[in-house]
Amino acid sequence: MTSAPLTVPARPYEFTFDPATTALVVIDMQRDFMEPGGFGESLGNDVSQLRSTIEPLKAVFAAARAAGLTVIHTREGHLPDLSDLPPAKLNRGNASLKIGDLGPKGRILIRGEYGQDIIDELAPIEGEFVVDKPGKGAFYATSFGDILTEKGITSLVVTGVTTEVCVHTTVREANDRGYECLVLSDCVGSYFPEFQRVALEMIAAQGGIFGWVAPSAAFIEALAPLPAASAAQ
Ligand code: C5J
Repeated sequence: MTSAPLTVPARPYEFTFDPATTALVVIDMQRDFMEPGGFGESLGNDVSQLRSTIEPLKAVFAAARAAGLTVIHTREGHLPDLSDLPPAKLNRGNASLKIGDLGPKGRILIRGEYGQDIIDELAPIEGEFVVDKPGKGAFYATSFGDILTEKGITSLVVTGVTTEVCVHTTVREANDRGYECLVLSDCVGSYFPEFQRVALEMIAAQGGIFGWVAPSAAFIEALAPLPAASAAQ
């Protein structure tokens, strides 16, 4: 089933999508990255840098759910026995707490732990997909690609954290597989303001080499256009 295509003013040019074949993808909005005491902080990051994404994401959730979009959340994390954790990832980063160590919110980045789960503000609701992934990209060693195929998805609206790591990896993986990706600039976050800016520029550069970039308000307005009277005010 298809519906009428919608357009979003975006960089480098308008993004056109059909809500019936578009998924909202929410990357790794987990306590381990967003809150003190988790993986992100153990690597020396200021986790407060990511909090600005929460309010715009809530509004995007409301619009996407009202429009009936497929919603897919991802969580980075590993099996409790660490059998899916390459030594290279375990040993990288000089972290104060390594993956699998016990932190204040449970074992760091381990599936099923409190800290590895999605923050309360953006909890998935019934009918939405939650994909656990051992890597940075959503496709590697997951059911993500199968879900997209089963649901007939061709376009992704990508949000989450962090912009230059898991968001970028996922967008690049998706782009190589033929998906059209729109990244919502205020719904993706980085611990590093300069990485945020450059990572977004890299997506839309060269005529949209990896995809499109737009603020969330433009996407929400495309999904639910304002009535003519109030739009004119
Ligand atoms: C990181 C992620 N930054 N979700 N993971 O290690 O971006």
